[in-house]
Amino acid sequence: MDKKIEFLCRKFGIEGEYLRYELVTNGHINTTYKVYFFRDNEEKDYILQRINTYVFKNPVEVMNNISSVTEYIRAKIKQGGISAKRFVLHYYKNVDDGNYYIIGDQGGFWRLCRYIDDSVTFNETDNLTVLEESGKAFGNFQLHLADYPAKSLHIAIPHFHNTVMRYQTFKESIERNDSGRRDNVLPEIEEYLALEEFSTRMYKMQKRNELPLRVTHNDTKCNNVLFDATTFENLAVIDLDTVMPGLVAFDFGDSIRFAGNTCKEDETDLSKVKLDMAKYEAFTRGFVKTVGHTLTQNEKDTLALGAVTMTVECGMRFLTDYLDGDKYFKVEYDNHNLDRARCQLALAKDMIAHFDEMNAIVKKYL
Ligand code: GN1
Ligand code: MG
Repeated sequence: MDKKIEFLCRKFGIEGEYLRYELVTNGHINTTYKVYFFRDNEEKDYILQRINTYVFKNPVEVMNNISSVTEYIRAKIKQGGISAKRFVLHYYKNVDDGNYYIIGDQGGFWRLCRYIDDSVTFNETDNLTVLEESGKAFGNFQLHLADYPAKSLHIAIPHFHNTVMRYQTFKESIERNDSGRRDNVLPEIEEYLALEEFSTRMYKMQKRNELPLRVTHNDTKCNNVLFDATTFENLAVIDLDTVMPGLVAFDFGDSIRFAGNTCKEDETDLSKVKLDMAKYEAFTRGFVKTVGHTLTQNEKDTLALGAVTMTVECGMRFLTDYLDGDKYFKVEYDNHNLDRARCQLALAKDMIAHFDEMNAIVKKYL
């Protein structure tokens, strides 16, 4: 593997002595490596990724989106008179053309970016400052792209947060039962189906033009934010594959789904799975204080609903993949998608039980 990794880095013009690589294990879709080089008397680090082309059917378009969006953000930051180096990702051009490299015969679609020095990510955290910073990071991302020409973006994954369509796909998977696992999960199927009306409200509001489409990130897990390793201030938003037109409450909501949980996304002791109100409040404070003043009344009123919607949708996607035979998300063991689906269901139910409180906290910071 060392040879292949070094070969790929050279294709992106990286010079110096190759030292080693590490596999980065967060993320359910792409395969990520941190690669270490030595040049000019110091270590230089990079992030090399193989894009999952089962999920991203048109990776060239994804890379075009990413270069346009990162250039746009870079220009915005520079307007403020500061260097953008630590605040936005930089993808390398390959020595021939484009910001990707393809190895033929399924060897994969690869990209390389600079590792932002002295940065950390958190897969989960109880640190409320980190959560507030994470809210600011996604709020700022929203602000930076507020006047970006949304229509010029390629649709990386069609119907990505179309919850109505996600329900349709779920029902087809139940019907097909490709994996033969359906009988194991009849109660979970019933519970997800019972949440359909509530969880599809926002998508229907958008269709009636009651909610605006903005340029959104669409995968706002807190491990998609880089923080300064010493101060824990937010630096940059990463994992830009799914930047597309979307609903602001879905960006807010997916963050809460992931970082507001008392447990990990795949906790099996469901009695422990709850929305942690202190975490919720910290993220909400960071996000709403940053971007709240730019939102329409309907957007403000649906932030908390976005959290329930994203939790149900994501859990239902895990259950759909379980029924399909684990084709989409990486799994570490046989029932992994089922455990994730059960955990998200427990979390969604707890959110619904605390819905008024969630809305009151949003209001407090508007
Ligand atoms: C995937 O790749 P990662 O782990 O950031 C998924 C998200 C899900 C998430 C669940 C392109 O994100 O939509 O919410 O897993 N990304 C894609 O953890 O499907
Ligand atoms: Mg992702």
